[in-house]
Amino acid sequence: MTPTHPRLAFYHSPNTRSSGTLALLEELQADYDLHVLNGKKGEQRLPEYLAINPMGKVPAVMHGDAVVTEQGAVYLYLADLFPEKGLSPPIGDPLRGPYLRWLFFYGSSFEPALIDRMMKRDAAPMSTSPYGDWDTMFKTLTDQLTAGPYLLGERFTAADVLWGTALHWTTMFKLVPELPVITQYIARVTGRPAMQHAVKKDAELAAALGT
Ligand SMILES: N[C@@H](CCC(=O)N[C@@H](CS)C(=O)NCC(=O)O)C(=O)O
Repeated sequence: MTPTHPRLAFYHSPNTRSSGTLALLEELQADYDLHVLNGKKGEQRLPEYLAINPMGKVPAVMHGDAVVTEQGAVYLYLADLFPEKGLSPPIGDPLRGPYLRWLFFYGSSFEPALIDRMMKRDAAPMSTSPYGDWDTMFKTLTDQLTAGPYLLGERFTAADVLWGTALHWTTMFKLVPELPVITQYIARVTGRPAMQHAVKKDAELAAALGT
């Protein structure tokens, strides 16, 4: 990032979906102002934070006057901001399309499927459900991971930070089956030094909050 860029602010609650964004910021070696919110104390619902993200959700980043929320958008924005780190295939790169596909697949198909599964709710009819049905969604994902080693093949991208961290917590909560293809992928992604550093940092932040 050139020095003329405004500073980044990152809104985060430890041990939540925003922990993946913390890991991405580590991978990017980004410099940012960290705003830690104690979800257990309801800090995400205070007017100060709702003024930034009316959804009261993390992650959120603020860059100058731009507020970016929604994990897919946050990852895309941050990885594009640090092109020299190579975590975002640029426009014109043949991997740009698949990269966007998997960033968006996460929020558009995987999360709705995951929540229906967690709530033990039937999916809407196949043609109406944003993800079809669980088996179709999950097979699409596992087929992509089987080619490996990363989502886009040999190239590690910000999409792997999103998926590696998400599959980590969703398998931990037994929401996603621990197939070898999934556990090996998680190990590959979360074993990276920056990812490990982020886990340590998140644990320290959680301990400081007493959560
Ligand atoms: N659609 C959002 C969802 C983010 C989300 O669900 N965040 C959770 C963290 S695990 C949250 O902030 N929950 C706290 C709350 O709603 O009070 C995204 O993809 O960024």
